[in-house]
Amino acid sequence: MQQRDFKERLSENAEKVNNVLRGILADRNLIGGELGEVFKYVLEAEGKRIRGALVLWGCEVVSGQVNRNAEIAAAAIEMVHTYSLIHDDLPAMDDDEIRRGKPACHIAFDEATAILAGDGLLTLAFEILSKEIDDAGVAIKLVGQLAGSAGPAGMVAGQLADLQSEKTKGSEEQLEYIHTNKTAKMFQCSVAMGAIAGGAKRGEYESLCEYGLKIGLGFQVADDILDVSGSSKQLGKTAGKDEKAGKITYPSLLGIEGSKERAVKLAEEAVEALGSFGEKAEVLRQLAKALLERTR
Ligand code: GRG
Repeated sequence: MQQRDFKERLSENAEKVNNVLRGILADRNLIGGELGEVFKYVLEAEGKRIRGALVLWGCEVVSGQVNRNAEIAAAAIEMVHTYSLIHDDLPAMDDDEIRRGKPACHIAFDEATAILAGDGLLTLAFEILSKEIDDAGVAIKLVGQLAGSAGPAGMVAGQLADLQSEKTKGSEEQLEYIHTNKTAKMFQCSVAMGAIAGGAKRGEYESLCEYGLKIGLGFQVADDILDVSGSSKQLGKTAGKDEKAGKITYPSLLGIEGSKERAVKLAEEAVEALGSFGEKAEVLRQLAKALLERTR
């Protein structure tokens, strides 16, 4: 498959995820008032929907097709991811005013609204998994997977460690802990949820988990490189913030060239984890390579 096909497939999946998100919001009467307006603002912004796309592909790789449970799971992980960005931008956290090329949620509205919008999206994600997945056993597994990756055993722990690392010297081990938890586990969760929705066998689930963790870490290394080399316009968020905040990053520890080598190695390891799937995992191989070339 050519790179152009991959980009088309990513945007097709992003559109699918956007449609599911729109449908879910339209179906809920709580979305009539101000919170509805905020949800619309943050969810209609231009997210790449990589995590949602990964859920759909994870399901497709193990079962040959995308099913409705995978679509619901894709919407759920994008809600949790969007909550994390809203809260990350708050003054008490990373303190940023631009997100997805627009004023951050607390700038467009206010801080209290942004906190509540994040809380609302996080809760709604679990509500849709519990109510809209058509099999109780699958729903429980999806809830457990998402809670484990986004909560105190994953993203929340990584975020706290990240905030505490500011102005400390830091080691590569510490950096890997932060990014594995803050970023990579949500990527792992995406393919894992797809695998669960598609009825994966144990070995298939484990291979996809390994793949997800590697591309997630690779994505973060690329993010650190872009923070140094990209512009705010291109990134849709403020560039150059890591250095200003005195954060340890891959470029600060390994240099730009060393960071690029690390990203390539992670992409190779991700592809290796897909060994047993053969041709049907081609799109996931393409994604691992595309992450190395991303510009936003
Ligand atoms: C508030 C508990 C809590 C956690 C926040 C995700 C996160 C943790 C912070 C975001 C900081 C950041 C910029 C991390 C780099 C990697 C990353 C998650 C980038 C944003 O993901 P993209 O590029 O965003 O997929 P879009 O907007 O395309 O969805």
